[in-house]
Amino acid sequence: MVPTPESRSTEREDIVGPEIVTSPYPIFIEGTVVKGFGRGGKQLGIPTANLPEPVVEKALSDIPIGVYYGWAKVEKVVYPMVMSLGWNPYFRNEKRSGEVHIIHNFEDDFYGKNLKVVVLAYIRPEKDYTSIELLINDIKADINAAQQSLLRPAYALLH
Ligand code: ADP
Ligand code: RBF
Ligand code: MG
Repeated sequence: MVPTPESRSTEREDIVGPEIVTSPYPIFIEGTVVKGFGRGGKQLGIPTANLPEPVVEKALSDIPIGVYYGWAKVEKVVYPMVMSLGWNPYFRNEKRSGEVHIIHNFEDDFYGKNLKVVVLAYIRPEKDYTSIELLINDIKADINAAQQSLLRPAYALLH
């Protein structure tokens, strides 16, 4: 189902998800970082590490399309993350993608490296937008929600 485009930013809470990690979470996803369209960093200023198609298919058999938070591990280091699973309606993609934005500034890219993700909670459904700024604003609110929500002991423990 194609979502109706959003034309304004909605008010967002800082903390998202229950106090304790609740079933079906934690969900573990692992794969090699692959190339996408190269839009994340260049068009949005928010790079995302894209997961291979079979890994995305498998993840979608456990959880629906939407935006999530949790932890990501690259080269033995754990970072907070937000993940988008879906069609990217704003860009009218024809394939579903699974993309992880790691909340950390990396010096270099890490295509081809192994990425491990533990998904701990759902943030919101995937949306369409009338401008790229509204998409960026919503992703920034997702990042804030992840940072605040992961501070809670039940979530902090799971990395
Ligand atoms: P693509 O469409 O190829 O995924 P992006 O613009 O989304 O292109 O950039 C993604 C790449 O940038 C990742 O694969 C990774 O190697 C690198 N990268 C750098 N910093 C980050 C970050 N904080 N989170 C995710 N990926 C990052
Ligand atoms: N794309 C959309 O079209 N709608 C969304 O609601 C949406 N939410 C996202 C949330 C997060 C946390 C991230 C990292 C990405 C999101 N995207 C969304 C995907 C965005 O379009 C994608 O990262 C770029 O197309 C670059 O691949
Ligand atoms: Mg990407």
